[in-house]
Amino acid sequence: MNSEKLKITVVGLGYIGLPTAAMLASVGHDVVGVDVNPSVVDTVNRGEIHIVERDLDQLVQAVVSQGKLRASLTPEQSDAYIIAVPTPFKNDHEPDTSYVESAARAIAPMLQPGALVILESTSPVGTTEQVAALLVTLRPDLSFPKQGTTGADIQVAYCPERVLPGRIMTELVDNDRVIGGITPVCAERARSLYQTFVRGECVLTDARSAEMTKLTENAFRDLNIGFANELSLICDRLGINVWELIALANRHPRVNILNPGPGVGGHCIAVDPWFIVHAAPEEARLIRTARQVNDGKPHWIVDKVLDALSKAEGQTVACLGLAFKADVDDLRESPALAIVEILAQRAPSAKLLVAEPFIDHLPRTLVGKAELAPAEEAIERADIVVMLVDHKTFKSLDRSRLADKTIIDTRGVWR
Ligand code: SAJ
Repeated sequence: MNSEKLKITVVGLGYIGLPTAAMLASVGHDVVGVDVNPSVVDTVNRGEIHIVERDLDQLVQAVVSQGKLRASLTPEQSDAYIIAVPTPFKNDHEPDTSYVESAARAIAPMLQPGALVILESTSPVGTTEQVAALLVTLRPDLSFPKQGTTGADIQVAYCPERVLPGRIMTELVDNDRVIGGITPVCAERARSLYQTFVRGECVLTDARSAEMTKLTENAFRDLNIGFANELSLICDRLGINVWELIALANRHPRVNILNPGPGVGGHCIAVDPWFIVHAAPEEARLIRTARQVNDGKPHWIVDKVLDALSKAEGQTVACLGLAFKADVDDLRESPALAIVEILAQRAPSAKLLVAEPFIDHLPRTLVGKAELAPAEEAIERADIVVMLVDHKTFKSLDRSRLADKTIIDTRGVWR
């Protein structure tokens, strides 16, 4: 591993930026984490964290107390700048790169010859080049990399994060990294930074290929989950247990079907494939269809619950889980949350009980429409139990309590 100690600014202290900043600090770099949210900055400066991620709390506590990581509302002059801000999409699925642009504008005045700028945010193809072009206009006094040339004051590269929420701290170190430079020199510079903490291989390419690699990984997973979700609909129509079917088919040495669920959530897989569809709408037919299949699944589940409500004696529904997947606190793009929200709208007379061990108050959209309750109590009071998230604590619930309930198990926990 490279032993050079650098001053590094990480812009964005979210699910990727904060773990990355803490990891860089833990190998000895002097790190400033920048966030626009003053409460995030205060929390980190106290050595605490504002997200749930295994093993992150001790690391942040340690590096903040050692003075290796500080948080700030503004960037500081550094050897390297890592941008890890959100890239959502707009209403029509058009990518919204405005946070990346704001981050580039924030670091521009700090740039000095020799600095390295790395974009980590999942981004549409061409974004890294756009960041470089924006910096050119903001800092005409500096030279920036151009394809086919080698020398430049500032190096610019794209290196997507690929870590799995829930396993971020180990995957940050162990996963291979794809590093795309605007020029090969940029990629080399970025590699020497990542090699200070990454044990996986750092593979070099150009910026556009690296951007597309990231989008492709998540589109691949979306397509495969979409296949499982479509199977669950087909099996429901044909009266076949989809979980058993998948277990049987997966005994084939070249078949590995993923798990159906209530839909696909999180800020990555439910979003990134649209960046490909937006860039190549005519060609990206499978990718678009997978998105539509997965986005349709929450509505299909809601219809199942409405059907059960029309047959049930009582009208109390226990919804187990709101997070986008098991054992995380993240509600972004969560199909479980969407299902409860739609139910609140479409079944206003039903009593909705929500159990979610990772939150202590309901999201704004459910206040006054649902009640937060411990899982055992919610099940006890319910006529219909909807399993939405396969949290570990839910898997160990006493099944005998379900005996006289209607069960809608979207995750196959009680298959
Ligand atoms: N899901 C299913 N069935 C499955 C697997 C997942 O319904 O068999 C659902 C989950 O419940 C969740 C969604 O899909 O709602 C996404 O979960 P996930 O665990 O597949 O992925 P994320 O969003 O937590 O993280 C993904 C990862 N990408 C890939 O595995 C290709 C991660 O490596 C990326 O770094 C991350 O996206 C990201 O930030 O882009």
